[in-house]
Amino acid sequence: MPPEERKDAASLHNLARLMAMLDSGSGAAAPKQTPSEHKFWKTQPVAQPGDNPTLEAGPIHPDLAPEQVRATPYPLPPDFTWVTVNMDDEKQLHEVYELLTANYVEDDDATMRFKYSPAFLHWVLRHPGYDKSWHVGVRVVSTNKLVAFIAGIPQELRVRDMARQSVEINFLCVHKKLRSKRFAPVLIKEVTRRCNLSGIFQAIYTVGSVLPTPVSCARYYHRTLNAPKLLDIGFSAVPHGMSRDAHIARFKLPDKTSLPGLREMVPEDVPQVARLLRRFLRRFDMAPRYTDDEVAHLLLSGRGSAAEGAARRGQVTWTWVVARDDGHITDFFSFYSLPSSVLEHDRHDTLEAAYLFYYATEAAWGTPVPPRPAVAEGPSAYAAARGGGAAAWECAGLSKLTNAELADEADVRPWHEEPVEQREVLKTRLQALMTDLLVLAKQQHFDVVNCLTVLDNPMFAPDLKFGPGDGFLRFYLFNWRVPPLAGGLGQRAGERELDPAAAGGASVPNPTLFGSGNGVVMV
Ligand code: MYA
Repeated sequence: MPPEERKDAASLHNLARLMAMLDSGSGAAAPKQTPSEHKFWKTQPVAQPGDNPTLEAGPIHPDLAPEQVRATPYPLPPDFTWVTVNMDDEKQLHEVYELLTANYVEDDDATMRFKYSPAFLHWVLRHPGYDKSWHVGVRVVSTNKLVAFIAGIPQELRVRDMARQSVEINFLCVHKKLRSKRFAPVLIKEVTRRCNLSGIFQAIYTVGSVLPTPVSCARYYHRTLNAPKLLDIGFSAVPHGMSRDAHIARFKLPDKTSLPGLREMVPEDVPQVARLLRRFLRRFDMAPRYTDDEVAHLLLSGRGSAAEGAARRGQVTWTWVVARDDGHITDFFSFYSLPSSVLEHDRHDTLEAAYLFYYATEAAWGTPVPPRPAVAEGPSAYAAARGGGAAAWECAGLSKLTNAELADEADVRPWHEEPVEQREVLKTRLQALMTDLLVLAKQQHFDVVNCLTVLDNPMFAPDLKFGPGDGFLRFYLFNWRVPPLAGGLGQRAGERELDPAAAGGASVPNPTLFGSGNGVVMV
């Protein structure tokens, strides 16, 4: 065993004692450590502080054939065992839900914790093309208790002009009683190993804190819908010099939406919505590339089900389109539901939060999305290569989009080259679309709409009374070196310094008119 692995295994040893305490509910949480240097991250293929800025963009390590990848799982102490969690098994899905509900991301003063529902986890982890082996758990051998989890979701990710089959890593969670024991590095190495075996070598992930090395940083913004409740739970406060009533009145919204042609998305809309989204996302420096199937999954399959007319159960995503009388779709927008547990409050236990998800509008160009050029139908470059006998690992640089889907990206200008007049048109349209989104979210009984300063969000957020939050989210790439990209920061004092793009000396256009260069929304 290499020395680094021996160290990790040793520090995990004898943790079964702790686990016994877990089941009896006794014992204090392990104290938090603040590492002075990144013992783990400095060994990983990620950009490191002090790297030569002229290093070429692209993969840091070359792709590996499966026989070059470690064949056996990383060692855990005898008391713990690796499992692949089956998200189709109700009981296992519930175990992940329970682990996350009690142990996942909290705000700094531990008043709120993300509460991903089982329906949410089922939806997000069963993305088209998902790989079951990327749903990695750790159980205590003696009790079978699930105590740690990490998951990968496939994603074709483009950064500027390079795209790679990648994995989005999310839901890294270690039980509170097992913290600061170097479990996280082992989970990360094991999921990396499993992804490598599947022929994937690049990853994207987001973390609130600073690790080596963010490629982008964005700020959370919050738009109050239910002001009295947000005041009650301490999520917001009445600004100095304003009365409680005036504060509440400030967030009042119209009862009804105002855009003509606005309606809920239906399955028949998928081809148009997917085309519009692919073109819209091509404008950003970094964005996923979605097939029609993925768009259907992201925007429709998270919608839950219901008998006709009844409320849907387990609804995670909400999507509306704006369609002209002739059926042409000019815009769409969506949000997803991610409640937070309100911890230790006598009247409220849940904050119902809607998060702005993907959207797109033809106002970005001022002209309708052009008809698809004649393109030879047929399989994607990826499928063709696989059909011709290539192994998955040899195809990580090929696209899974069909030729026709890829053609949707043709002739799209990057965000920072769009003429100012066009940006003004886009801004006005986004304000109208997002006002209706707020009305709809309110009608669905959400307490707040949250968004980050990614996409074009900085162009409408302040005007629509989204307020800046305390939270910042850093975006990271694994085994992919790229010049940093603008995360929509810079409207407020002190923000620009946090933006890796600005810190790297790039000139970052004003986000209130130019939004951001980051087109990724991670749930
Ligand atoms: S972000 C959400 C993370 N989850 C939470 O915040 C939930 C609550 N917290 C916990 O469960 C634990 O505190 C976690 C750390 C599990 C986060 N990302 O085991 P340790 C490094 C990356 O003693 P613990 C999400 O899900 C830390 O810097 N690294 O620490 C995306 C230190 O390394 P170094 C992290 O507190 C995850 C080491 O771990 C994170 O007990 C993306 C300490 O380990 C973090 N969030 O457990 C993961 N937190 O010494 C990377 C701590 O070097 C994916 N650390 O500073 C990389 C791509 C992999 C796939 C590649 C495929 C090609």
